[in-house]
Amino acid sequence: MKRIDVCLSPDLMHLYDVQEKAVVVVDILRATSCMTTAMAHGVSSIMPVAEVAACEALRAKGYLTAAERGGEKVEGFDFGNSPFEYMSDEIKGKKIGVTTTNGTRAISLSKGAKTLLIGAFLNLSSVAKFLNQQEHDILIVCAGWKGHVNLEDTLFAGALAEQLTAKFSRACDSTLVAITLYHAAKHDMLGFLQNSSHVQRLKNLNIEKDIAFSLQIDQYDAVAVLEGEELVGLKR
Ligand code: 3SL
Repeated sequence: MKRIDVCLSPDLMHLYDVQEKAVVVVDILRATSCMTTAMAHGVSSIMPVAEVAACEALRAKGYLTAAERGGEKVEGFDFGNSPFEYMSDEIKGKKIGVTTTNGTRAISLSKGAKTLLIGAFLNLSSVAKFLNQQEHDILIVCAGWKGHVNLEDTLFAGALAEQLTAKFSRACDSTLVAITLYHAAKHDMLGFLQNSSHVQRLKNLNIEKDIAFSLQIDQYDAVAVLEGEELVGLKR
């Protein structure tokens, strides 16, 4: 039986080997929720880069650019990190370069995987369906916050793992932790997350609507998958 594992923070990536694995990167608040929303609204590709300067350089190559640091939009970029910015016709058919504090770092650390997917509650079932049809071990990589574990990414890991356990066995207790937490939270995720560090941080920036939006399950079918250096829509 193939295995499923959860890496609770990018700083624990040294414990995992991504080669030959299907890796799902998650940053519920808000990077991977934004990427999923952008895919669902017709962006042609997303180039995730870890550094602001690298993202800025993409403008000369015809990309729209999005940059977030510390929860706020970096001045001079086209977009910040709210899913609502990725719902307009402006992005249809366009390439976007993106850098965020934790999400794009987690993606960079996951390169080398057999398959690298972007997960969010917004496309939970579509990600689970794809993974249940493939034959590789699975690693869910939680972006966390600056190396620290966070609750919302762990909840997503639990929600996804639960949909996979018929076909994949748990590799270590992090998966059990995530599933147990998800069971405790699933009937009121917004309430469950009220005291979490990142929800507090984002509330201070007055973006409660981004939090509520990003916790919705199965709003979209679109799944972003890494092809070369860019995320494109998964072809099914
Ligand atoms: O760290 C990230 O990748 C961001 O998603 C953080 S924030 O939601 O924009 O604060």
